[in-house]
Amino acid sequence: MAAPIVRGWRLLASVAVAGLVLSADGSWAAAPDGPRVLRAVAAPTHELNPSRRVVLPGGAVVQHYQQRVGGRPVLGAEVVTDRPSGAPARLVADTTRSRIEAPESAEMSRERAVGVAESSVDLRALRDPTSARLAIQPGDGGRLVWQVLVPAARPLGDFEVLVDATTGAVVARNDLLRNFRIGTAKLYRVNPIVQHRGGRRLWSDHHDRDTPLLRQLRRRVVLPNLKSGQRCLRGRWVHALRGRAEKETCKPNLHWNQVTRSDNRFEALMAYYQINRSQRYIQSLGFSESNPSPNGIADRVQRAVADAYRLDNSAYSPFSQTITYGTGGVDDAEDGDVIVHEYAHAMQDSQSPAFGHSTRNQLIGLAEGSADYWAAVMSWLARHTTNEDAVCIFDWDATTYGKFYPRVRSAISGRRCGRRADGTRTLDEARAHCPRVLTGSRFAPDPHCVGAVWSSGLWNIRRAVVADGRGGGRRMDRIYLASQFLYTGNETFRGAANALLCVDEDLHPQGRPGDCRGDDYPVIHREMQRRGILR
Ligand SMILES: [Ca+2]
Ligand SMILES: [Ca+2]
Ligand SMILES: [Ca+2]
Ligand SMILES: [Zn+2]
Repeated sequence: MAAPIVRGWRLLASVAVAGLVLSADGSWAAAPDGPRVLRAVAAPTHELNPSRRVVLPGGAVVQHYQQRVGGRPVLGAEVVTDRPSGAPARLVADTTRSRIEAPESAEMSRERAVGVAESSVDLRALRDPTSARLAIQPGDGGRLVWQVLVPAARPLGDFEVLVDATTGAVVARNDLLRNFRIGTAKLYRVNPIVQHRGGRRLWSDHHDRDTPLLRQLRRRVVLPNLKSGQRCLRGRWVHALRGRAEKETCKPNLHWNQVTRSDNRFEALMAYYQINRSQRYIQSLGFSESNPSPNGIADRVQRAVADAYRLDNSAYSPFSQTITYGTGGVDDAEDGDVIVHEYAHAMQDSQSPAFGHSTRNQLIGLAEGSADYWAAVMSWLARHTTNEDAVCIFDWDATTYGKFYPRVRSAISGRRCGRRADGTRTLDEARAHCPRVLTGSRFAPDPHCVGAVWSSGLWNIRRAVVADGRGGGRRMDRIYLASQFLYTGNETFRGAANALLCVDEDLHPQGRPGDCRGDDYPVIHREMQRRGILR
């Protein structure tokens, strides 16, 4: 039996349950020595002011605290506690900051700040009067800003503009109005091979030309969440561009049904469709920045540039937070697997920037395997797809592989796969048999190949959970996504497997609290043990 797993974040949880006093009305000041749960948060306790309080059916109390310094609210900085009836309060979320300095008074008047904000949104008409208050924007000790709310009629929007109260510079500008339009197109739900249920008559890329078959394999799809007031592929979660010049793809009526794969707009449409679809699924699993305790995963506008260069490669850049897709061989953004795989790297970076920025070989294998898993999931979720469609990664892009990238030939469905997520190797076997490639200054087993141990392990767990009938794939995908919040810049396969166990306990508690043995412990542990990842 393994010892309980202790990860850094768990320490916080154990402080939270150590014995805390939150008085019946949810205020902490009345308690004799303050609620101890609040001592674990980043901000000093005297900066925490009770704000929203919700009593759930059954009596549990959810209490929010807003961080205020020198009387000014710190934007986005709050603590959420949850007190089950008859039990001590526990800390649910903490977005407060330590070491925020008390602001000096504003040099800029309210009137001038309102003027700056209104002209920054090209205001032509208001629906209601503009309002403004002073607040602190965290970061670098905090800066004093005017938070200006502009309820505009033209252009239509609920604009929140932050104006630096000293310099008058516009620091941030957001439209909070949830007002989106829907476009349409005829695209590949995954890729032509999946749509065609195999590689027959699709052995060649035809150099980006249209063929009757490639045309016919397109399916009518909707492109939701496009921002109103514009006509391009700018949406709530994706801004899709194309070409080296990063051109917009625009159409006044947002109907792109005539566009086919020989037209470069096709790839931009595919990128928009696939990324939006991924984020929609993530949100449906309960991960969103607009939750009371924000837990979004790449919940922002993802910049994606299709046909960005002529290489047969695609990449996510953690520096610019931009995804670029190449046109070498098959245009990478004609294949949903490639689009989603790269987006998974953006998700990893958003969940753990230290992980996203690391270059350690073992960690890259983990990141690649994890991204392949996400490609398999998004394929599996598309209509009328099979397990083979899901586990054969990059089925369309791999049509032209072979020169620089080895391809795996599928024995089952007569198609080529860039990689597979149904391998049986253990970690040691993969390290011994994967081709050695130059990584950094030394030769090491190809991390993409080693990563297949991870993607295949995750996929097996998913299949087992689906077969169990207890929430199906969504249950496993939630565990997978939640576990990546625990990743560090030194992540290992073993650590990542333990993270799966710990979040499974968080999501599906079972037995002794805190031992990282939740409801799915047997199935996760068995698979990871078989792979030689856990003992
Ligand atoms: Ca194309
Ligand atoms: Ca390609
Ligand atoms: Ca596939
Ligand atoms: Zn990758």
